[in-house]
Order: sequence, then structure tokens, then C-alpha cells
Amino acid sequence: MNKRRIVLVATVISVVLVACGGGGESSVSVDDAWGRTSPSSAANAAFYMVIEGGTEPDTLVSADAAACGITELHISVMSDGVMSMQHLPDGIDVPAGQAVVLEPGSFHVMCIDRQQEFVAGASIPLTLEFAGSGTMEVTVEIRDE
Ligand SMILES: [Cu+2]
Repeated sequence: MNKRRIVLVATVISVVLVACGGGGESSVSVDDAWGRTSPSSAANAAFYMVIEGGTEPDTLVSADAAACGITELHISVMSDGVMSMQHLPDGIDVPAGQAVVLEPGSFHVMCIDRQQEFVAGASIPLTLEFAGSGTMEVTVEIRDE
């Protein structure tokens, strides 16, 4: 590969990086925040979302929702065929330029001691606290899934 070609490749890579970074935004962004409908008998629920990394590594350190008595960051882990949940007191790391998916069976925001019924179509306000990007307000859409 000659020098001119290397410069061209480097230019293409930087353009792609800018395109993927949401126009050069340094902070994380959150897409598709949702939760399952849950019967009134269930005390707990979980919220899921896609967190897109910014240009710098970041960490989701905590979450808070008025709809939950306690809100924690959890991960579901399979061990010896048994699914259990672990509290993540250090938060969830979001690498630069990568998406972290919170989904059933993996990372989730745990809503403990649910304060209201989660019916399909309900919108639950959720506050996310990132180490670098600061506080972010998102809306969790409740749906049957
Ligand atoms: Cu959990």
C-alpha cells in the first residue's frame, strides 16, 4: 500500500467514525427504553434500553424512577442452569463508540417495590446518571413483549 492510499483509507475511517458518533457528540445516547407489562401482583419489574457510547468511555452509575421504590442496576447471569440476578454497584460500563444493550437475560435497570401498575402504553419517566455524560431523562415505554 503506498502512502497516498494510506492517507485515503485514514480519511475514510475518520468520516465513518464521525458518522457513527451521532455528528461528533461526545456524550452517550439512549434509545428504545422499554419495560414489560407486569401484573399488579408483581412487586418488581425491569427496564431495558440501548445505550450508544459517545466519543469517550462512560459508565451508567445509577438510575432513579418515581415509579419504583428502589432502582438498581443489575445483570442476569446463568449459573448451573439457574438464572439469577446480580446487583452492579459499580454500574454498567459503556465503551466509546459501542452500544451496550440492556435486554432480558442480561443488563437491566431493576425496579424494586413498584409504585404503580405497568400497563401497555404507559410511559415511565426514568433518570439515568452517567459518570461522564451526567444526568439524562428518558421515558420507558411499557409494552407486551
Ligand atoms: Cu434485576
